[in-house]
Amino acid sequence: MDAGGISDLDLEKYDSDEQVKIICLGDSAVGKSKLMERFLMDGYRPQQLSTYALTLYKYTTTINGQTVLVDFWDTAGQERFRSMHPSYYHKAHACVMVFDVQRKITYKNLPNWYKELREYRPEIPCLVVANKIDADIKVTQKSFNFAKKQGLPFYFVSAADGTNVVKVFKDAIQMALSYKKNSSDFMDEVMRELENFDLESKEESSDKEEETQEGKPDSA
Ligand SMILES: Nc1nc2c(ncn2[C@@H]2O[C@H](COP(=O)(O)OP(=O)(O)O)[C@@H](O)[C@H]2O)c(=O)[nH]1
Ligand SMILES: [Mg+2]
Repeated sequence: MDAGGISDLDLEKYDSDEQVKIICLGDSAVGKSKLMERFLMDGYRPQQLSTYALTLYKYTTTINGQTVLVDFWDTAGQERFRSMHPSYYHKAHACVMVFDVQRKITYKNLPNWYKELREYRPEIPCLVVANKIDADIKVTQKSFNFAKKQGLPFYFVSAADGTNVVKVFKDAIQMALSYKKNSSDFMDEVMRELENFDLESKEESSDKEEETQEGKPDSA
């Protein structure tokens, strides 16, 4: 940052109290971009950073009196190669991992994305999102146990009709902030809330795979 060349981006960072980076992961065409666009609707200014083939959406919000600048990173096709450039993960504070309820393979691929995420970011909050429930509302009766097994928050959403979209991204922002402040309070709160929701809305999900990895690996 030389004095003469402070860009718009940098100026915004100086003006905000906090700044977090949130990334989106998942197979092609699961609806990652649509979800972000849905959340950001009018306020967003996408910026193509062609070097890493990604789109960056800047979003500013106020949480507990603090101005928070959120950088949402979206892939721009690199996910086709089943792996993202390390810079995509660099300094991310939360991850929204998406699959398409209409294409089972996109659910089966979640562990691969999760593994790559954990190689670079062992501890950041990760939210699992089942998208396109508008196409078949009955899928919300099914259990998708990947999230539960990993101890991750799980949401049924639709970028098309907006179901739960705001909820997911607001939770992601809060979790990113909590992570940055080195606190798991908000994450715990959300997990409790979603657990209760689970009890009300599902009968199945009785299997007992226990290899949940509790979030205590090495440093960030
Ligand atoms: N029915 C339905 N279609 C969706 C939804 N979200 C995305 N799509 C469609 O899925 C396709 C891929 O969406 P896109 O956001 O480009 O996926 P990305 O490759 O993961 O970024 C597009 O044709 C979208 O219109 C949704 O919630 N419901
Ligand atoms: Mg996309």
